[in-house]
Amino acid sequence: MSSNNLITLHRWLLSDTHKNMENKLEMANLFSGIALACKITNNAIKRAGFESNFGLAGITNVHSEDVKKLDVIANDAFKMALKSTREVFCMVSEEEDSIIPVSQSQAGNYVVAFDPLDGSSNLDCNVSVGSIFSIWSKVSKDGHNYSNEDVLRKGRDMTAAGYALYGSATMLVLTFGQGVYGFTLDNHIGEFVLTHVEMRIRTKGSIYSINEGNSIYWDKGTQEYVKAIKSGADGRAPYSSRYIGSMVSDIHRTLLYGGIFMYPGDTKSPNGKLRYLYEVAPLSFIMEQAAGKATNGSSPCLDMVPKSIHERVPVFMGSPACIEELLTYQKKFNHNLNSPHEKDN
Ligand code: FDP
Repeated sequence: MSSNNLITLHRWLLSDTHKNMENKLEMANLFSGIALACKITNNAIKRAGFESNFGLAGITNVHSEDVKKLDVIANDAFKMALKSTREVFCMVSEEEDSIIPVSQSQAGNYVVAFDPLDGSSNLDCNVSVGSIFSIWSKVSKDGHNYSNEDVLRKGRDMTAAGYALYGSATMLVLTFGQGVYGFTLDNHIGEFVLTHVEMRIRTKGSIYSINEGNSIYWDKGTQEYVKAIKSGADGRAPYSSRYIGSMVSDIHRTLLYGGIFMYPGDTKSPNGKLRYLYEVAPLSFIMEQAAGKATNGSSPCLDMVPKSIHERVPVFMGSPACIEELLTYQKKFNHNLNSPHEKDN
């Protein structure tokens, strides 16, 4: 290791970097739980081939998706590691139908929504996957009883958010609303070490990321925008196409190289595929904190309030110039459409 300024996640959390951060100790504790869950998940993924942990768990989840064995391991790791911090009031997981309670003796002040293993259809072929999480302060004043008010939250009210990327290196990228920081897992010492300070996305980019197999179902605005950027309209060089199919990986590349990631609503799925509380909202928070933009096609994703814990929303995020251009196409060609959020989920 060549750096002469070695800062671990834990030391960074307790440092003076975030002068205005409230409840620094609670956050440091909560993040030690998240980092632990990410390390357990990372280890399970890397060892899956030796421990027969690839493949299906034999159950389906609330979204009618086949659950993988690694989904179950990651979900258990997040629940256990978060509960044991004693900072969590209640949780929402992509893998569970309803709000996950925390016993009174273990309960704290924060609501955490997470997707323990995002992109899991890529697991069995060793393509990068991730975990995503968002954190809010609880709203309920009523002792231990949580309500929908605690979890159906506006993205902009988030306290912190982040993701882990299990790629060629494992990273934890996070924000407390004061910039975006990236930590890389040093497997030799088992610590996340600060490697990316104040990450910022390029103003413009020339990579687009979308599942083009759905193009016949897209709205006209998205179709016309993609047609323009890939054909070199207005004299520009055509954009490159990159789509991994794991949201964390596609967003991480977009953050580092610039460009645009899209998962629009379409005629098959009017609200797209991605879930607000633990996919779209936290990654929008990261994107905005890195000077990027995230929209559902009519308003910033962070200004939305979901009506249910697993609500899906269309999403377009990335370099601000790309999002601005996309919105001009949406406005020009989709004028007869309702706001995507208005459509039935
Ligand atoms: P996956 O189903 O493999 O878990 O929301 C989940 C997600 O992956 C995202 O990570 C990814 O961006 C998207 O779905 C991929 O969906 P498509 O296969 O429809 O492109």
